[in-house]
Amino acid sequence: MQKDQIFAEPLAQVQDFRFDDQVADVFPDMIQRSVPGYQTIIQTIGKLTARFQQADSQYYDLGCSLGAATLAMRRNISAANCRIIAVDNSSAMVERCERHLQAFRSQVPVQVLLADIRQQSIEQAAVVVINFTLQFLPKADRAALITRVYQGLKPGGVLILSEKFISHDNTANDLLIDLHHDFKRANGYSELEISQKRSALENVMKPDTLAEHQQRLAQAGFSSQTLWFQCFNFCSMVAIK
Ligand code: GEK
Repeated sequence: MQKDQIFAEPLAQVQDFRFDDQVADVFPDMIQRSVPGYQTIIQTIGKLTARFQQADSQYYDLGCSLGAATLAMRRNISAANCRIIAVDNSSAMVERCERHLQAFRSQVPVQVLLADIRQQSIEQAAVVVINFTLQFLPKADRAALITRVYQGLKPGGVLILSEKFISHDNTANDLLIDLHHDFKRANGYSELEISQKRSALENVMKPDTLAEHQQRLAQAGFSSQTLWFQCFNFCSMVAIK
């Protein structure tokens, strides 16, 4: 696993963060050291897939990066006539994702698509995963995607939505950000790396509050939803149709 050192040296100007070749090469190390509970979330996506799988269904990984959630789903599908559709709009990610998936055997077919998840049709779905990707869409486009996911799910189907979130309670928000930065320091990131990465993400990643997520899920039609994971300012929700 290649070590993430993208922000280790001082940069004259910190550019907006992009999912390019440089990021894709170090992505497993980057996400592991930056997102608290990432492994737990991936494993639980597998468990939830085993539980909510349905025969003759499609499974979506929207914003798949290197396919970690796709692999977790694929290992846990035993129902007949199922297939996974993994979508990402970064060619660097999609190329590596295809190679990564080919390294493991499975009966479950996977289609990896280079596309914008805002244009992706969702049909006959048993499980839809949006793992840390909604936060990169313009805020105005988020509700339409969640509504299309709801409409494309079969009854009993689920959306697993993981996100970094903010709080309008400034004291609480600052505390969670500090705890997250401690987590990054403990994982070997320097102050410079933490602050340059923060600047790079500032214009590209706009987290919502938990209340905004909950309202959006309810407005899309989900009658049942719960937060199943939280560590600092990172969370994962499951919404059931
Ligand atoms: C994981 N889910 O390992 N359409 C398609 N893909 C997009 C779009 C879009 N509009 N916007 C961003 N992406 C993965 C981790 S990473 C999260 C997801 C992170 C893609 C982008 O190219 C990147 O691969 C992914 O969403 C976000 O479980 O890096 O914090």
